[in-house]
Amino acid sequence: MKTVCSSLHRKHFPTGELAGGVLVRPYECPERWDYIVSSLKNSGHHALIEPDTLDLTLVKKVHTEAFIDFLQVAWSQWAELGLAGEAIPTVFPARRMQQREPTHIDGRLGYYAMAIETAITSGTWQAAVSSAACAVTAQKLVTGGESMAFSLCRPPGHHAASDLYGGYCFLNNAAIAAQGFLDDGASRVAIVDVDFHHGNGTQDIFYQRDDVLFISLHGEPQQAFPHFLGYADETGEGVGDGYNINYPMSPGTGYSQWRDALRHALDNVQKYAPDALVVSLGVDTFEKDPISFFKLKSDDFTDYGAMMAGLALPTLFVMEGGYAVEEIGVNTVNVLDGYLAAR
Ligand code: SP5
Ligand code: ZN
Repeated sequence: MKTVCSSLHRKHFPTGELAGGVLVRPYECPERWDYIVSSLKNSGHHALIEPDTLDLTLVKKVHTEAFIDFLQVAWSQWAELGLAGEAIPTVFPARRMQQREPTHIDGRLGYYAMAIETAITSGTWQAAVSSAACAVTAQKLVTGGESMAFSLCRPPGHHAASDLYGGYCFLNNAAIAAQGFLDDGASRVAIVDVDFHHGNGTQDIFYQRDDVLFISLHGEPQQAFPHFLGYADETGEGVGDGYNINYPMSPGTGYSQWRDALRHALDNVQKYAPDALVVSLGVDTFEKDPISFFKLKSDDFTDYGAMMAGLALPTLFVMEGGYAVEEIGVNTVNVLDGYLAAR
Protein backbone atom coordinates (compact mmCIF):
# COMPACT_ATOMS: atom_id res chain seq x y z
CA MET A 1 0.00 0.00 0.00
CA LYS A 2 1.26 3.44 -0.90
CA THR A 3 0.78 6.40 1.45
CA VAL A 4 1.10 9.93 0.14
CA CYS A 5 2.05 12.45 2.82
CA SER A 6 3.95 15.71 3.20
CA SER A 7 5.83 17.16 6.15
CA LEU A 8 4.60 20.60 5.03
CA HIS A 9 1.49 19.89 7.13
CA ARG A 10 3.61 21.19 10.05
CA LYS A 11 3.35 24.72 8.65
CA HIS A 12 -0.18 24.79 10.08
CA PHE A 13 -0.02 24.63 13.87
CA PRO A 14 -2.32 27.22 15.40
CA THR A 15 -1.83 27.65 19.15
CA GLY A 16 -5.42 28.45 20.01
CA GLU A 17 -8.90 26.95 19.49
CA LEU A 18 -11.95 28.45 21.18
CA ALA A 19 -13.55 25.50 22.99
CA GLY A 20 -15.74 25.64 26.06
CA GLY A 21 -15.29 29.40 26.15
CA VAL A 22 -11.51 29.31 26.49
CA LEU A 23 -8.61 29.19 24.06
CA VAL A 24 -7.19 25.68 24.28
CA ARG A 25 -4.43 23.98 22.34
CA PRO A 26 -6.16 22.80 19.13
CA TYR A 27 -7.36 19.19 19.01
CA GLU A 28 -6.26 19.16 15.37
CA CYS A 29 -2.48 19.18 15.94
CA PRO A 30 0.68 18.08 14.09
CA GLU A 31 1.22 15.06 16.37
CA ARG A 32 -1.84 13.45 14.84
CA TRP A 33 0.20 12.95 11.68
CA ASP A 34 3.21 11.60 13.62
CA TYR A 35 1.13 8.94 15.39
CA ILE A 36 -0.34 7.77 12.09
CA VAL A 37 3.07 7.61 10.38
CA SER A 38 4.54 5.65 13.26
CA SER A 39 1.63 3.17 13.22
CA LEU A 40 1.98 2.77 9.46
CA LYS A 41 5.67 1.88 9.89
CA ASN A 42 4.93 -0.49 12.78
CA SER A 43 2.52 -2.28 10.52
CA GLY A 44 5.05 -2.64 7.71
CA HIS A 45 3.81 0.19 5.50
CA HIS A 46 7.06 1.90 4.60
CA ALA A 47 6.10 3.28 1.19
CA LEU A 48 5.67 6.96 2.02
CA ILE A 49 5.50 9.13 -1.08
CA GLU A 50 5.79 12.91 -1.38
CA PRO A 51 2.99 14.61 -3.32
CA ASP A 52 3.35 16.23 -6.74
CA THR A 53 2.69 19.96 -7.15
CA LEU A 54 -1.00 20.77 -6.74
CA ASP A 55 -2.88 21.66 -9.92
CA LEU A 56 -4.92 24.75 -8.97
CA THR A 57 -7.05 24.37 -12.11
CA LEU A 58 -8.45 21.18 -10.57
CA VAL A 59 -8.97 22.88 -7.19
CA LYS A 60 -10.96 25.63 -8.94
CA LYS A 61 -13.53 23.05 -10.11
CA VAL A 62 -14.41 22.51 -6.44
CA HIS A 63 -13.68 25.88 -4.79
CA THR A 64 -14.45 29.41 -5.99
CA GLU A 65 -11.62 31.56 -7.20
CA ALA A 66 -12.54 34.28 -4.66
CA PHE A 67 -12.29 31.75 -1.80
CA ILE A 68 -8.89 30.52 -2.99
CA ASP A 69 -7.68 34.13 -3.25
CA PHE A 70 -8.93 34.78 0.28
CA LEU A 71 -7.15 31.73 1.77
CA GLN A 72 -3.91 32.72 0.05
CA VAL A 73 -3.81 36.24 1.48
CA ALA A 74 -5.85 36.02 4.70
CA TRP A 75 -2.82 35.68 6.97
CA SER A 76 -0.86 38.54 5.41
CA GLN A 77 -3.91 40.81 5.46
CA TRP A 78 -4.41 39.97 9.16
CA ALA A 79 -0.70 40.32 10.00
CA GLU A 80 -0.62 43.79 8.37
CA LEU A 81 -2.85 45.06 11.18
CA GLY A 82 -0.24 44.09 13.76
CA LEU A 83 -2.73 42.13 15.87
CA ALA A 84 -1.50 39.99 18.74
CA GLY A 85 -3.12 36.65 17.92
CA GLU A 86 -4.06 34.27 15.13
CA ALA A 87 -6.73 35.09 12.54
CA ILE A 88 -10.17 34.21 13.94
CA PRO A 89 -13.48 35.75 12.81
CA THR A 90 -15.83 37.51 15.20
CA VAL A 91 -18.77 38.57 13.00
CA PHE A 92 -20.91 36.71 10.45
CA PRO A 93 -23.39 37.36 7.62
CA ALA A 94 -26.23 35.88 9.69
CA ARG A 95 -29.94 35.79 8.79
CA ARG A 96 -31.26 38.90 6.96
CA MET A 97 -27.80 40.44 6.54
CA GLN A 98 -25.98 41.16 3.29
CA GLN A 99 -24.11 38.30 1.66
CA ARG A 100 -21.48 40.63 0.18
CA GLU A 101 -17.79 40.11 0.73
CA PRO A 102 -16.30 43.01 2.70
CA THR A 103 -12.75 44.25 2.12
CA HIS A 104 -11.65 44.43 5.79
CA ILE A 105 -10.08 41.18 7.01
CA ASP A 106 -12.53 40.95 9.96
CA GLY A 107 -15.38 40.94 7.47
CA ARG A 108 -13.65 38.58 5.05
CA LEU A 109 -12.94 36.02 7.79
CA GLY A 110 -16.59 35.99 8.86
CA TYR A 111 -17.77 35.85 5.25
CA TYR A 112 -15.78 32.68 4.53
CA ALA A 113 -15.93 30.86 7.90
CA MET A 114 -18.45 28.16 8.84
CA ALA A 115 -16.96 27.79 12.35
CA ILE A 116 -14.41 29.70 14.41
CA GLU A 117 -12.40 26.98 16.16
CA THR A 118 -10.11 27.08 13.12
CA ALA A 119 -7.45 29.79 13.27
CA ILE A 120 -5.54 30.88 10.16
CA THR A 121 -1.79 31.32 10.66
CA SER A 122 1.25 32.16 8.57
CA GLY A 123 1.67 28.61 7.22
CA THR A 124 -1.96 27.63 6.84
CA TRP A 125 -2.24 28.08 3.07
CA GLN A 126 1.00 26.19 2.40
CA ALA A 127 -0.16 23.29 4.60
CA ALA A 128 -3.64 23.23 3.04
CA VAL A 129 -2.10 23.07 -0.44
CA SER A 130 0.22 20.23 0.59
CA SER A 131 -2.74 18.33 2.03
CA ALA A 132 -4.80 18.63 -1.16
CA ALA A 133 -1.70 17.70 -3.18
CA CYS A 134 -1.49 14.44 -1.20
CA ALA A 135 -5.09 13.58 -2.07
CA VAL A 136 -4.61 14.28 -5.78
CA THR A 137 -1.30 12.42 -5.99
CA ALA A 138 -2.89 9.36 -4.34
CA GLN A 139 -5.91 9.64 -6.65
CA LYS A 140 -3.56 9.50 -9.63
CA LEU A 141 -1.93 6.35 -8.22
CA VAL A 142 -5.37 4.70 -8.07
CA THR A 143 -6.36 5.97 -11.51
CA GLY A 144 -3.03 4.60 -12.72
CA GLY A 145 -3.88 1.08 -11.54
CA GLU A 146 -3.18 0.78 -7.80
CA SER A 147 -6.17 -1.00 -6.26
CA MET A 148 -5.98 1.35 -3.26
CA ALA A 149 -3.95 4.20 -1.81
CA PHE A 150 -3.92 6.28 1.36
CA SER A 151 -3.49 10.04 1.43
CA LEU A 152 -2.47 11.14 4.90
CA CYS A 153 -4.01 14.58 4.61
CA ARG A 154 -3.49 17.22 7.28
CA PRO A 155 -5.25 19.62 7.63
CA PRO A 156 -8.46 17.68 6.94
CA GLY A 157 -11.00 18.77 4.32
CA HIS A 158 -14.59 17.57 4.57
CA HIS A 159 -16.06 20.65 6.31
CA ALA A 160 -14.71 22.94 3.57
CA ALA A 161 -17.34 23.89 0.99
CA SER A 162 -16.76 25.72 -2.30
CA ASP A 163 -16.40 28.99 -0.40
CA LEU A 164 -16.29 28.07 3.31
CA TYR A 165 -13.53 27.01 5.69
CA GLY A 166 -13.79 25.80 9.29
CA GLY A 167 -14.03 22.61 11.32
CA TYR A 168 -10.22 22.46 10.91
CA CYS A 169 -10.66 22.35 7.10
CA PHE A 170 -9.57 24.71 4.30
CA LEU A 171 -9.51 22.83 0.99
CA ASN A 172 -11.80 19.83 0.54
CA ASN A 173 -9.22 17.14 -0.19
CA ALA A 174 -11.75 14.33 -0.79
CA ALA A 175 -13.89 16.46 -3.11
CA ILE A 176 -10.84 17.57 -5.10
CA ALA A 177 -9.73 13.93 -5.43
CA ALA A 178 -13.23 12.85 -6.52
CA GLN A 179 -13.15 15.57 -9.20
CA GLY A 180 -9.69 14.30 -10.16
CA PHE A 181 -11.07 10.79 -10.75
CA LEU A 182 -13.79 12.25 -13.01
CA ASP A 183 -11.33 14.41 -14.94
CA ASP A 184 -9.10 11.37 -15.44
CA GLY A 185 -11.89 9.33 -17.02
CA ALA A 186 -14.24 8.03 -14.31
CA SER A 187 -17.96 8.41 -15.04
CA ARG A 188 -19.16 8.10 -11.47
CA VAL A 189 -17.43 8.38 -8.09
CA ALA A 190 -18.83 7.49 -4.66
CA ILE A 191 -17.63 9.20 -1.48
CA VAL A 192 -18.29 7.45 1.82
CA ASP A 193 -17.57 9.76 4.76
CA VAL A 194 -17.07 7.83 8.00
CA ASP A 195 -15.66 10.73 10.04
CA PHE A 196 -17.75 11.27 13.19
CA HIS A 197 -18.81 14.69 11.88
CA HIS A 198 -21.10 15.29 8.93
CA GLY A 199 -19.16 16.10 5.77
CA ASN A 200 -21.08 19.30 5.15
CA GLY A 201 -18.55 20.70 2.70
CA THR A 202 -18.44 17.62 0.52
CA GLN A 203 -22.23 17.32 0.57
CA ASP A 204 -22.63 20.94 -0.47
CA ILE A 205 -20.07 20.72 -3.29
CA PHE A 206 -21.84 17.77 -4.95
CA TYR A 207 -25.43 18.41 -3.84
CA GLN A 208 -26.73 19.21 -7.32
CA ARG A 209 -24.71 16.59 -9.17
CA ASP A 210 -25.32 12.95 -10.06
CA ASP A 211 -21.74 12.09 -11.04
CA VAL A 212 -20.69 11.94 -7.38
CA LEU A 213 -22.69 9.97 -4.81
CA PHE A 214 -22.06 11.36 -1.33
CA ILE A 215 -22.85 9.29 1.76
CA SER A 216 -22.08 10.36 5.33
CA LEU A 217 -22.38 8.53 8.68
CA HIS A 218 -22.23 10.98 11.56
CA GLY A 219 -23.46 12.35 14.87
CA GLU A 220 -26.95 13.81 14.43
CA PRO A 221 -26.91 17.56 13.77
CA GLN A 222 -29.21 18.32 16.70
CA GLN A 223 -26.40 17.16 18.99
CA ALA A 224 -23.18 17.32 17.00
CA PHE A 225 -20.97 19.72 15.06
CA PRO A 226 -21.48 21.10 12.41
CA HIS A 227 -25.10 21.33 13.67
CA PHE A 228 -26.52 23.04 10.58
CA LEU A 229 -26.39 20.25 7.98
CA GLY A 230 -26.49 16.45 7.94
CA TYR A 231 -30.16 15.53 8.39
CA ALA A 232 -31.53 12.37 6.78
CA ASP A 233 -33.95 14.33 4.59
CA GLU A 234 -31.09 16.02 2.69
CA THR A 235 -31.15 13.85 -0.44
CA GLY A 236 -29.76 16.13 -3.15
CA GLU A 237 -31.28 18.66 -5.53
CA GLY A 238 -32.11 18.77 -9.24
CA VAL A 239 -30.24 16.06 -11.11
CA GLY A 240 -28.47 15.40 -7.80
CA ASP A 241 -31.70 14.28 -6.12
CA GLY A 242 -31.13 10.79 -4.74
CA TYR A 243 -27.33 11.11 -4.82
CA ASN A 244 -26.85 12.38 -1.27
CA ILE A 245 -27.47 10.05 1.66
CA ASN A 246 -27.07 10.90 5.35
CA TYR A 247 -27.04 8.52 8.30
CA PRO A 248 -27.25 10.70 11.42
CA MET A 249 -26.91 8.74 14.68
CA SER A 250 -27.47 9.51 18.36
CA PRO A 251 -25.07 10.03 21.26
CA GLY A 252 -23.74 6.71 22.51
CA THR A 253 -24.08 4.88 19.18
CA GLY A 254 -21.97 1.72 19.29
CA TYR A 255 -20.49 -0.43 16.57
CA SER A 256 -23.44 -2.76 15.87
CA GLN A 257 -25.73 0.15 14.93
CA TRP A 258 -22.95 2.02 13.14
CA ARG A 259 -22.01 -1.12 11.16
CA ASP A 260 -25.64 -1.60 10.07
CA ALA A 261 -25.61 1.96 8.72
CA LEU A 262 -22.33 1.31 6.91
CA ARG A 263 -23.75 -1.93 5.44
CA HIS A 264 -26.72 0.07 4.12
CA ALA A 265 -24.37 2.76 2.80
CA LEU A 266 -22.15 0.23 1.01
CA ASP A 267 -25.23 -1.42 -0.56
CA ASN A 268 -26.11 2.00 -1.95
CA VAL A 269 -22.58 2.41 -3.31
CA GLN A 270 -22.86 -0.96 -5.01
CA LYS A 271 -26.17 -0.01 -6.66
CA TYR A 272 -24.59 3.20 -7.94
CA ALA A 273 -21.78 1.15 -9.53
CA PRO A 274 -19.10 3.85 -9.41
CA ASP A 275 -15.72 3.60 -11.10
CA ALA A 276 -13.94 4.61 -7.90
CA LEU A 277 -14.56 4.95 -4.17
CA VAL A 278 -13.23 7.78 -2.00
CA VAL A 279 -13.37 7.14 1.74
CA SER A 280 -13.29 10.25 3.92
CA LEU A 281 -11.55 8.48 6.77
CA GLY A 282 -12.03 10.15 10.13
CA VAL A 283 -11.37 8.00 13.16
CA ASP A 284 -13.13 10.31 15.63
CA THR A 285 -15.87 7.64 15.92
CA PHE A 286 -13.53 6.04 18.51
CA GLU A 287 -14.93 5.62 22.02
CA LYS A 288 -12.14 7.71 23.55
CA ASP A 289 -12.30 10.58 21.07
CA PRO A 290 -12.34 13.81 23.12
CA ILE A 291 -14.87 15.73 20.99
CA SER A 292 -17.22 13.02 19.69
CA PHE A 293 -19.91 10.63 20.99
CA PHE A 294 -19.79 7.31 19.14
CA LYS A 295 -18.35 4.23 20.86
CA LEU A 296 -16.27 2.33 18.32
CA LYS A 297 -13.39 0.20 19.63
CA SER A 298 -10.05 -0.31 17.91
CA ASP A 299 -10.98 -3.75 16.48
CA ASP A 300 -14.15 -2.31 14.95
CA PHE A 301 -11.99 -0.24 12.61
CA THR A 302 -10.39 -3.42 11.23
CA ASP A 303 -13.83 -4.93 10.73
CA TYR A 304 -15.24 -2.04 8.75
CA GLY A 305 -12.11 -1.77 6.61
CA ALA A 306 -12.79 -5.37 5.57
CA MET A 307 -16.43 -4.54 4.78
CA MET A 308 -15.27 -1.77 2.44
CA ALA A 309 -12.98 -4.19 0.61
CA GLY A 310 -16.06 -6.25 -0.24
CA LEU A 311 -17.01 -3.61 -2.82
CA ALA A 312 -13.87 -4.49 -4.80
CA LEU A 313 -13.61 -0.94 -6.12
CA PRO A 314 -10.49 1.13 -6.78
CA THR A 315 -10.33 2.93 -3.45
CA LEU A 316 -8.72 6.10 -2.17
CA PHE A 317 -8.63 6.67 1.59
CA VAL A 318 -8.37 10.35 2.51
CA MET A 319 -7.54 11.24 6.12
CA GLU A 320 -10.05 13.49 7.87
CA GLY A 321 -10.44 13.81 11.68
CA GLY A 322 -9.66 11.80 14.82
CA TYR A 323 -8.37 13.37 18.03
CA ALA A 324 -7.58 10.64 20.55
CA VAL A 325 -3.97 11.20 19.57
CA GLU A 326 -2.45 8.15 21.20
CA GLU A 327 -4.82 5.75 19.43
CA ILE A 328 -5.47 7.62 16.20
CA GLY A 329 -2.57 5.84 14.48
CA VAL A 330 -3.66 2.33 15.37
CA ASN A 331 -7.30 2.99 14.50
CA THR A 332 -6.42 4.48 11.10
CA VAL A 333 -4.04 1.66 10.21
CA ASN A 334 -6.61 -0.90 11.40
CA VAL A 335 -9.02 0.33 8.71
CA LEU A 336 -6.33 0.11 6.03
CA ASP A 337 -5.04 -3.29 7.17
CA GLY A 338 -8.60 -4.62 7.51
CA TYR A 339 -9.21 -3.49 3.94
CA LEU A 340 -5.97 -5.01 2.61
CA ALA A 341 -6.48 -8.34 4.37
CA ALA A 342 -9.98 -8.76 2.91
CA ARG A 343 -9.31 -7.50 -0.60
C1 SP5 B 1 -12.38 17.23 10.53
C2 SP5 B 1 -13.07 17.27 11.85
O1 SP5 B 1 -13.21 16.24 12.50
N1 SP5 B 1 -13.48 18.47 12.30
C3 SP5 B 1 -14.15 18.60 13.56
C4 SP5 B 1 -14.32 20.02 13.97
C5 SP5 B 1 -14.98 20.11 15.32
N2 SP5 B 1 -15.00 21.43 15.80
C6 SP5 B 1 -15.65 21.82 17.00
C7 SP5 B 1 -16.21 20.70 17.79
C8 SP5 B 1 -16.81 21.17 19.08
C9 SP5 B 1 -17.02 19.97 19.95
N3 SP5 B 1 -17.33 20.32 21.28
C10 SP5 B 1 -17.39 19.17 22.17
C11 SP5 B 1 -16.38 19.33 23.27
C12 SP5 B 1 -16.44 18.18 24.20
N4 SP5 B 1 -15.38 18.25 25.18
ZN1 ZN C 1 -14.60 14.79 12.54
